[in-house]
Amino acid sequence: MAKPLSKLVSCVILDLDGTILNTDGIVSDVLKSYLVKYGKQWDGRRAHRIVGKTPYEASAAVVEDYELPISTDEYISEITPRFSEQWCNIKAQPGANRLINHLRNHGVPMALASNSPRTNIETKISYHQGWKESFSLIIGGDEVTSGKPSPEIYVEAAKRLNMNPSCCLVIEDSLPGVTAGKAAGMEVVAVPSLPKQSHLFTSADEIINSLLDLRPEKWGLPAFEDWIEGTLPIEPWYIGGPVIKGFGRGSKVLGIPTANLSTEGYSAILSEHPSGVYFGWAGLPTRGVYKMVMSIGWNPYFDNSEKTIEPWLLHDFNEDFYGEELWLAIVGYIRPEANFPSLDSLVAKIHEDGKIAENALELPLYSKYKGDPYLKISFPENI
Ligand code: ADP
Ligand code: RBF
Ligand code: MG
Repeated sequence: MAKPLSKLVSCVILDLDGTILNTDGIVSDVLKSYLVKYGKQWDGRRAHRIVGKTPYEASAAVVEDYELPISTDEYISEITPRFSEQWCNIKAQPGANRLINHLRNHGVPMALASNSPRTNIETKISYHQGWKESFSLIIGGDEVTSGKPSPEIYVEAAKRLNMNPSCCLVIEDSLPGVTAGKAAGMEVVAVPSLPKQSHLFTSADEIINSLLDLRPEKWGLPAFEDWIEGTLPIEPWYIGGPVIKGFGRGSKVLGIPTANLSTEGYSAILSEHPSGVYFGWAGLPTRGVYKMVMSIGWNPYFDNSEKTIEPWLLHDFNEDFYGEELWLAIVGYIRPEANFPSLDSLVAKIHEDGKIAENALELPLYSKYKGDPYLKISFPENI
């Protein structure tokens, strides 16, 4: 949904929670355990009711939605210590460190504008090395009269940065944040942190799936230079377990055999990684190590209701391994998940992904992980 010609900008204003910090998992964990106290059950589908709101409004929404027998202020005093305790556990969103380092190294001024109070912002970012020093400005919800969706926080940020709002690029994960940035007269890239919400972000100038997909050159900023042969190296991550028998539609409908891993027990890993196409090495302990390309996400063509992990072992590997253990070392990223207009175009794209992965895995940068102990191969590799 990018406009044909984006306006060029000279500074970037980042939102904190959900945009550069992966706060959502922590929020749902804290609320899940807190609500038990009142005999209520956290409903992930209602997360949109709190994401991006000011702390007070988010609290009021929880009290209302779960019909808690307490006032919003009482709720705030009960929940605040539970959240503060977890701040040290909040991870950076994938691509956040890469983006912050890139902009800082190129001297692009960066600001942080969050509905959270200023002191909370500072504590939260203190757990992330190099962040505080990277921002020329930090502005909190307690430094303005009204928080997002009011444009005030962004207008004030531009003023303090000594920038014209039209020269600022806002990066936001929530609807109130996008609304605030647009009302302030800024260019806005939305990175929705909740799944299947993109259709709501029509006012954004561009919607991307994750920070990994940001192309700063579209906004006149220096381009990333870390893509190699169509792939982006990532901090490796690991996942493994038994292959589920007969689940999924991959091999039958697509004519491409894809394994289905149980996602049970991997909810943290799944929430930490944006949906998209990744690749790496796959170990079948009794057989060997194989090149692998995979999708993680909802597979919009089939509109799955669960986030899935679907690896495809390359090299014309064509035997069944139902029920066997499959261990994956995921080392690179290829593209965001897309919705294809036809099965043919989806199949063609998956084959293209396979070629990209196959070639890239020859690069020393990626091939060095072939012997990763996580792949659990106990005899010399067979390929
Ligand atoms: P469908 O997806 O059509 O419902 P399954 O999910 O049962 O069928 O089929 C996937 C199975 O295909 C996996 O369990 C695995 O044993 C097998 N398989 C065969 N070759 C491969 C391959 N190259 N990559 C991934 N899985 C493969
Ligand atoms: N499904 C999509 O709807 N969109 C995609 O972009 C997409 N990319 C994929 C990439 C790879 C490498 C693989 C193995 C699968 C991909 N799929 C995608 C998933 C495919 O639709 C999946 O096999 C079905 O959802 C069956 O479960
Ligand atoms: Mg399958």
